[in-house]
Amino acid sequence: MTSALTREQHLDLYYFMRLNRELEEQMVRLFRQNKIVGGLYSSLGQEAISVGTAYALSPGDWIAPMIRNIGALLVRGFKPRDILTQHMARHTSPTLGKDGTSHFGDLKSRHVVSPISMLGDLIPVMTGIAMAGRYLGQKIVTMTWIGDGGTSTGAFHEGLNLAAVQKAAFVLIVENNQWAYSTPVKRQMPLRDLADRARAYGMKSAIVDGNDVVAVERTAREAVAHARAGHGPVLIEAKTMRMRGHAQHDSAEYVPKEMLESWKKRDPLDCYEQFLHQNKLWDAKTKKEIDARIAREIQADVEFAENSPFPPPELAEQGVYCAGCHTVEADWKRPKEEVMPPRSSVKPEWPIQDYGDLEAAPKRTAKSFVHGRQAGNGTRPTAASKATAKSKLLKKPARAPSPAKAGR
Ligand SMILES: Cc1ncc(C[n+]2csc(CCOP(=O)(O)OP(=O)(O)O)c2C)c(N)n1
Ligand SMILES: [Mg+2]
Repeated sequence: MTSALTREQHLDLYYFMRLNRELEEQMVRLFRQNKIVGGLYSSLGQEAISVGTAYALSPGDWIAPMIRNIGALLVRGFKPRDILTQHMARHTSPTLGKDGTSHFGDLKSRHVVSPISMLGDLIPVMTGIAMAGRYLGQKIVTMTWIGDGGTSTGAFHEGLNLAAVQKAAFVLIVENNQWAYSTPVKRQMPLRDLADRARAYGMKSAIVDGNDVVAVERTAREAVAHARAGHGPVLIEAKTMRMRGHAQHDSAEYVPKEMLESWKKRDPLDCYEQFLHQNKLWDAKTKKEIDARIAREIQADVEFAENSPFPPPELAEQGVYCAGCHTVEADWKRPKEEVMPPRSSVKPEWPIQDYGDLEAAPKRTAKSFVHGRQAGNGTRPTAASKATAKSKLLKKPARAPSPAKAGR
């Protein structure tokens, strides 16, 4: 897999993926010591997806990470201490100890929308943010993540239809990790590729090997550029494997051992280390330095979290409802009057040609997107990895002739 990234950027990707893994492994230890409040989810084996996709965005863009996207929070500038204090319900956490897991955001500077537990609901929310950006004069792209199971919710389909017809600058990452709790993909939908869900809405889609961070980053970058140019949303299916149970309480005995074994051979960090060696992007000394930096950072932040107080009981009622304690204001990049009555018919700053009309969508070349076609549902990952290098644009849905062409 070739890459257009600089050496620095390649090392960044390693840093964030390794930090993601080491931080989560540290939290498993803390969980066993009963220091984590609430559940603990793992993105083991899926780090390349969170990190690679978030890395492809620009600073002004918006993200809404879910429970397996700690990597995206790290790329966005949150520190291990934010994630640790949050999971440990300390008063120093981003929610001041009011909420747990990765349920926090930052609407003002990092443009991070907090997770919504109801799977699928972030799709219409992020579509709405993308649409708002268009009227505010911002050339932003929005992104969220969803699992294979989440693609069966009503909100997923309603949201994608809205995004597609509005040509919202929105990129959806579907993390097909083969399991939704104890339900395998094949027991949930009669599809080999979840990317096919996008065809129902005339949306562009791509399939990528979710364990190959370089491919993930490149595919996401192309999708982001496509969306930012006003060509509409993109769905990326990243094929991967959930290497642990749904959460710490689930030992996942229902997962066949051979399946885990074969995916373990394609561990995203191992694969990426090999890539860095083969492309002479680092040496043993560089790796040692980055690993040591990560160990230091995590150690310092664990100490910070452990020494942080729990929220004082007398503040329990504070900040639950907003009573003017903060304001979230739209960041207008153009005169507000242009899109307010009586001039509300003025075109948006960033006009969208022919809402939802497939015919009008610009023609794209076969080189535009990268697809790693894989064997269905992770049963044959070796065959899958061989096919990863193939570049092919997914076919658009077959269309009936338009009324004009049909002579009506
Ligand atoms: C609408 C909705 N239904 C059910 C749940 C309960 N639930 C939370 S996570 C989960 C499994 C999700 O599986 P998947 O989407 O594949 O994501 P993964 O856990 O594999 O990352 C379920 C059923 C929920 N949060 N929201
Ligand atoms: Mg899943």
